[in-house]
Amino acid sequence: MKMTFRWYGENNDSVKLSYIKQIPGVEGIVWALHDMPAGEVWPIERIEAEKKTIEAAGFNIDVVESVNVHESIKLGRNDRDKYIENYIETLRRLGKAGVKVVCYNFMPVFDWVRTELFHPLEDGSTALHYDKETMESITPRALVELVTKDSKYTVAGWEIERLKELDNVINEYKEMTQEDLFNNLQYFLKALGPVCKESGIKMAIHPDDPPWSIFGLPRIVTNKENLGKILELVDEPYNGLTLCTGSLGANPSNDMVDIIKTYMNRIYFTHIRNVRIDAKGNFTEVSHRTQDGSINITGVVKAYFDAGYKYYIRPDHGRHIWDEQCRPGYGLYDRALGIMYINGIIDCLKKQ
Ligand SMILES: [Mn+2]
Repeated sequence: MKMTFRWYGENNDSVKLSYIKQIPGVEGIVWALHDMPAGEVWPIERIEAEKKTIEAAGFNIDVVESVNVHESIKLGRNDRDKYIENYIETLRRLGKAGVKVVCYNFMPVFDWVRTELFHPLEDGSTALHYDKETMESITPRALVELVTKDSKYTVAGWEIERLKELDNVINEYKEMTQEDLFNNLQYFLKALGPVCKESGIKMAIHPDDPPWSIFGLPRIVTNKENLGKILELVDEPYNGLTLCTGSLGANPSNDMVDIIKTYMNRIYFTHIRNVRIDAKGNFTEVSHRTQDGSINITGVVKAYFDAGYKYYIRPDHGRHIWDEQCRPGYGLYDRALGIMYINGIIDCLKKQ
């Protein structure tokens, strides 16, 4: 297992690379050019500059999260080939720079969704929270407001350019079935075959977050069965998964340990996060510790350990603790605690 840490770039993150260096065991920075609009080719000079900064701080650049997929590709519009060509060129450039895994998602319109970014917890910290009733009454626009207000940083997944034509795009999905979305994903993945094989890049699709339909939009990266189906769309090693325990795990019928064991050899990137689910199906992000939430984090780490997992993991969102001012879910402190918890489980397993 190679430990990594997500970082949003110079002047776009409250956390410094030098701070991340002080967390024991972190080998790589999970990065992206966060201001690049979906569908555009990433400039070589900027990839090189980012590589230089990260490597100079003593980290590898092996994992990119994310290269966003243009809405035309997900919708299967007539102009999708142009955007797929651009995606391929970005992958080619990333491969040349030494990137090994590219995380992406295939969620229509909206990326991760929460109804509260600073929900108070009993211990005085705050964390991201999802309330089912609120989601049923909120409008898409109000949700965008909620997520993007007060942030001096780019909010990954909520880039303004993606949301400009919000209402039109939502309408375009009205006729679309899950099957259509699977087909469009397959078309996209097939087209990436040559560049992935040539550059050695593994594609790792991130689960939908939360793993159910919102605003009536189709969502397919939601459960064990669908993950299997996605791997079969193109049954080749370059087509793989990002396993996010907090995303899939928000649905209690997803047994994370079972899913991980089933697809282990196609999971190239893992997000470790705990959520606490209540009786109504609302969920709150909590500390990484197993007993603080609904997900068997200990069992998850053990499953990877037992399999000799050699790919990348990172702590996913943390709470906001010790008055840290940071991007929602992406402070230094709680994610560092999460890493030490994961390190502790691994070391304990090693010594036994
Ligand atoms: Mn995740």
